[in-house]
Amino acid sequence: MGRRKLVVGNWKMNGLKAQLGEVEDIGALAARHPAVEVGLCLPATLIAPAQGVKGAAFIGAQDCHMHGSGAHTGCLSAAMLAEAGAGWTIVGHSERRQDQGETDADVAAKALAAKAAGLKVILCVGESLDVRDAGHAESVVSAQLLASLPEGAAADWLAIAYEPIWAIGTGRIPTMEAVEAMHRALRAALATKIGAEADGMRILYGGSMNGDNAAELLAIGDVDGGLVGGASLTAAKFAPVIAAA
Ligand code: G2H
Repeated sequence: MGRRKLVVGNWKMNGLKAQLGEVEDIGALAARHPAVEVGLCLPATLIAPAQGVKGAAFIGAQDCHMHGSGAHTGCLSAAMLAEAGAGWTIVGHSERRQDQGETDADVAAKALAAKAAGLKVILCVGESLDVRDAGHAESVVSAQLLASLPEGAAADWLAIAYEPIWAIGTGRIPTMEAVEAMHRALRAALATKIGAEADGMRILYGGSMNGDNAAELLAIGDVDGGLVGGASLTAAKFAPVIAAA
């Protein structure tokens, strides 16, 4: 145990330099809550400009390419993101799995590329509403996690985010019992592959986490933090989530 809570904002395709004041305010919030590791995964265009205002928050990216360089028009390598000032990156967010057709193997390769460039990684998994309604959520998400898990997965560079697809941006979340059962299942699945290392790996909840539900979600034993979208776009909305952690 002893897992430090990790609360990360995912700004998705939101944010221009005009919003750097929010980054600065969130960095100041992070400084007031040193027990919590706070970060913001920003649009790539804001990673460098955020360096001067990030305070105690880390700055991350939202994706990276699986290759280090080459003919991949419009893509960014992990080394480019690291050079711009990213310390972390998300991989395998369901929006990319759906919109860009990223496979589990792609996600594992991206995680390894990120690690090679010195980035820490948040690897996302989650089920559709059909899978949830059919009663297969835990087995399907556990299988997705094991198929997406990179070689050498370890708690000092990798965290998992469980994000039910139907809860993303919808204001709906699973019951606390369902979240608890899923996180327990995911840690057990991790243990089958990485043994005792699974005890130290942080498993975040994501999907409509906000100031109203964060305290209850973060009180669940195997919930080690949050990946927060809409409620991380302003310091005012993000503050109660960080405080709850
Ligand atoms: C899930 C989450 C952030 P939101 O995608 O990763 O977004 O909190 O807006 O549901």
